[in-house]
Amino acid sequence: MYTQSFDTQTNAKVERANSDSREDAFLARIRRDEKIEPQDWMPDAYKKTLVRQISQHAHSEVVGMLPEGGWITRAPSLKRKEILLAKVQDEGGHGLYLYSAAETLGVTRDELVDALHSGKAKYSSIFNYETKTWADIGIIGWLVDGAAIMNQVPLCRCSYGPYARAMIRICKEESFHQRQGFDIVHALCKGAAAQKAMAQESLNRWWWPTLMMFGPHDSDSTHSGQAAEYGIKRLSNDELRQKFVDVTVAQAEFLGLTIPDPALVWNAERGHYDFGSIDWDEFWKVVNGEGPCNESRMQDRVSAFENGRWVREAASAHATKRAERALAAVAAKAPVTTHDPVAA
Ligand code: BYC
Repeated sequence: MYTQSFDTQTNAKVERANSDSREDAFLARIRRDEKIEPQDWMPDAYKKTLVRQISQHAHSEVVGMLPEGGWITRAPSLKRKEILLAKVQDEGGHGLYLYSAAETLGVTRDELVDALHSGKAKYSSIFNYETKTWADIGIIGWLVDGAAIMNQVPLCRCSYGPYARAMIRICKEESFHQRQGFDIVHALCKGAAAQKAMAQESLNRWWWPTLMMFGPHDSDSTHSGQAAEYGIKRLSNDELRQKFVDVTVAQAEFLGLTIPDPALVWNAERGHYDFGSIDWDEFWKVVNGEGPCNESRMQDRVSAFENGRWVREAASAHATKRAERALAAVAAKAPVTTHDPVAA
């Protein structure tokens, strides 16, 4: 009895020591800027934080198709319809790369989708606001995709290989999305006074929610410390928000639009714009399910998933049939063996 308990304690100590040294070696790899791949050893906390962030990101891309999707049929010309259709399809594609990256960590797509549909998993707060006018589609491309690029370019250097590689392609597509958004807003600002007013009204509604996309202040960010240690987050929420404000002010000036923040002023000493305070009560309400569109977004998402079930089933039946046919073709071509291993 004594020996058994002694053995158990010794085994536990050895396991802890092994695990500590594996964790040290893992952190040293991160510090050397090596990519971690799915087959490599990784601490549970690393895996957990990646699954959380990558799946939230995937959900954001997929839910993010909804506010713009409703405008495809209402876009003002065939060309704008085609461009918007392609953009919304791109967002669906981003969701797929990201779900696939999360799956390399041992979770299944069904588990991730269930977590979204049951309200357990978060997605970006920004997609819980209504798209009321055509100008909103331009403003989303310009600001929301612009904020996404600011946040996602550093993620191309994140320590987890599959996530970093997915981000490279996503960022290329997002940068096209941002330009198409700017082009819509530019066209409105060059148009009639009513069109420019529509763009300004939209900017007034989307500016603050866009700044919220970067997440809480660094001092209130629960995950930033560990995500930075693990080489997942390269820049903090506040650093990214500041970079976004700094580049966007000149773009708004070029368009002749006014950013709805009386406290926005260049601070020569800091070399950055100062800006007003964010309404964090509004942010947390939206994050916790009480935004203007949280309920309808989830209803639309769940019904799209249910309505698409037959397509998924048909596609997978087709894939099975093709695989079976391919196997049968290989078997038919294989030479007939007359060799009898038992007789030999
Ligand atoms: N909305 O400790 P923190 C797109 C949550 S898609 C909702 O700072 P973290 C696009 C956070 O999850 C854009 N929740 O967290 C698509 C955490 O809650 P939990 C999506 C938010 O992870 C279609 C808690 O607050 N981009 O671009 O270190 C059309 C504490 O926060 C938000 C990504 O997902 C928010 N805004 O940092 C157009 C990029 N902010 O998990 C465009 C990848 C924070 O403890 N993600 N929370 O329950 C990230 O970079 C980081 O996850 C965040 C948050 C910067 C978002």
